[in-house]
Amino acid sequence: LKRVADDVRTIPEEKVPWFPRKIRDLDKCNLLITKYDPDMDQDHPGFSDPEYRKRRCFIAELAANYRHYSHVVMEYTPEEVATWREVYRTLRTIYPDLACRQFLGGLQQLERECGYGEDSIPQLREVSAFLKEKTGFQLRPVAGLLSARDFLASLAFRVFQCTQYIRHASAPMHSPEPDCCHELLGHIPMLADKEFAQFSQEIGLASLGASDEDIERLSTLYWFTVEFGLCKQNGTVKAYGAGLLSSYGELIYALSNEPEYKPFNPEETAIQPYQDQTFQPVYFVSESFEDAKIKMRRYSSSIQRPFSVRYDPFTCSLEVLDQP
Ligand code: TIH
Ligand code: FE2
Repeated sequence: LKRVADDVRTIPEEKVPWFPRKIRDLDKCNLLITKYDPDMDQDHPGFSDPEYRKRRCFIAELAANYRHYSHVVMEYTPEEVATWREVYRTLRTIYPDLACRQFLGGLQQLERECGYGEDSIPQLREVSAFLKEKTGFQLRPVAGLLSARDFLASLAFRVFQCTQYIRHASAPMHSPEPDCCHELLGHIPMLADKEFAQFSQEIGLASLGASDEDIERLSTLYWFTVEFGLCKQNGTVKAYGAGLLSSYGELIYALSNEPEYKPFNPEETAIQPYQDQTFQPVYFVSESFEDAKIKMRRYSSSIQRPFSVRYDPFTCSLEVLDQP
């Protein structure tokens, strides 16, 4: 389930950290960070709930056994569905005012075409098929919080790693760790947008074989855009970050004028310290998606690597070219 250390995968002759070349190699991108694991973290709302912990182990086991292209149907308990219902219902009422246009469009399509609603937790298999048709993104289940390197690498293949367990029933409005509400409500509607899908894949491509320091900066950028990004639309600021769109508490807070706002600028954003226990003290606002994409592209091309990569969508594999 857990891999020992990243350096066992270093390609010795080249001094470049190992990275996946084919979509199937993502089976090896499974290094977990156990920080918020309910078995390890005494502050986790499920820590003293043995039933919840047992359930989490069971769902983690399923994800660990997943191999490329083999989704199983998850049967959620009535209690889990009740948590989903509460999260869905409360968030749905504030989305029209606070979420960006792309998110609202994606969510509407999911409700129309993919069975999204408060009555059941959507299955990854169905959502994955839906996304594949919209933007080429596919989903794979992951047992918990993944290391930044493995998580970003999968984006290069338009693969999004999704947790399948749900947050503890006692804390529906905010969770410090990802769960299915976060993936399905926060990320999926955005990944149905072509421009956003492209943006996400480009961060992934920039991360392949990058140094640990560059991975740290890229994951910080990912954090303040894909997870907690705000953008201007028709003169008002809207949320597009998944961490906001899956947390009723933080979505309200992020757009309340209480926190600090800074203009999105990759050089500065990449070194902004961040924490993940509670709400962010600062959010980055981009002028538009287009603007964020152009700035991010410029930043990515400044990262030094002894090779360049090109993704071949027909074979779902990477072409790695030596720099002259
Ligand atoms: N805070 C988010 C939520 O409550 O849905 C989940 C996460 C976002 C980013 C990391 S974990
Ligand atoms: Fe996320």
